[in-house]
Amino acid sequence: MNIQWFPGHMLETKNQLKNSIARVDALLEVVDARLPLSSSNPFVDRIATGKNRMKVLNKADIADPEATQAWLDYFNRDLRLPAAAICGTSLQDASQALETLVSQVDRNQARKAKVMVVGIPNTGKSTILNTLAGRKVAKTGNVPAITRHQQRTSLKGNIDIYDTPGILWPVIEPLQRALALAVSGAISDTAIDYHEIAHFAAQLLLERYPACLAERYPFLDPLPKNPQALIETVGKARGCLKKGGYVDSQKASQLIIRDLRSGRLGRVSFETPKDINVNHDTDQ
Ligand SMILES: Nc1nc2c(ncn2[C@@H]2O[C@H](COP(=O)(O)OP(=O)(O)OP(=O)(O)O)[C@@H](O)[C@H]2O)c(=O)[nH]1
Ligand SMILES: [Mg+2]
Repeated sequence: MNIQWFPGHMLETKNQLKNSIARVDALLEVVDARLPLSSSNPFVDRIATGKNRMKVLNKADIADPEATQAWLDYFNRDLRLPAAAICGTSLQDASQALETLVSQVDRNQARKAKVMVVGIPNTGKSTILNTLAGRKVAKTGNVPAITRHQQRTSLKGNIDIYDTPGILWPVIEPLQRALALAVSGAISDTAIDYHEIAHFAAQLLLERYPACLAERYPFLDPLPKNPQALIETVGKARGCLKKGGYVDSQKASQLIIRDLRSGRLGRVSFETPKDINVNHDTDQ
């Protein structure tokens, strides 16, 4: 399977970013803390050359804290790329990340610092902006591609911040990366096969987070041996049935994905620095 989702506004945004990057002082790159590498867009690396930059691992409240710490060490220490783990609705977290970034900008205090918020869809860019502004200035939502246009907001401290639409790239490879992105909610539901991504999620949960499964689904005793058995057992127990009493695999898959995305399955990360063995620079 090949996951492709690159609606027209993403190409438009990419071109706009290329054109406006020279006018901003700093980039606040928002990635998903559960998959900080897979949710990093290589395009951001390219436009960030010579810019002040901070990688924000957002949604840290639903990521595995141990994995998040390992990622922070990886970015800050190994790559020497300033990174912080935050929860986008926490004013303290968001302001601290912004202050650290703006403090790197060499400016006369009378001049506004211009900060652009960039990243892939659904990582929480607009949520962070609303938190920093202290009011709802941007629309947010739990599906990708909510923001469709660049938007400027003035903040305290003589800062202008620009929210931008999330962008992906035309062909997402390798498949493991596409599946992790789909499970996280970065790719539209119209472009994915729930059963395939639930299979990926079930395998991850069985291998790395069996205790989370046992807690959320206490009827799994003993834990099923493979992803398909997990999907079917959860489907049966939760009443995801078709005519004749057969398990509706699609519904059961959706249920597991919803539980995982919302954090109801606990704090789960989809990758750790130990998994780095693939080429992530797949931008086209
Ligand atoms: N658990 C958790 N959810 C968050 C956090 N930040 C944002 N969200 C949720 O993530 C979803 C996406 O948030 P948005 O702010 O719309 O994301 P975005 O990056 O602006 O998305 P696009 O505009 O589509 O690119 C929403 O349902 C938010 O409530 C966070 O720190 N933790
Ligand atoms: Mg947005």
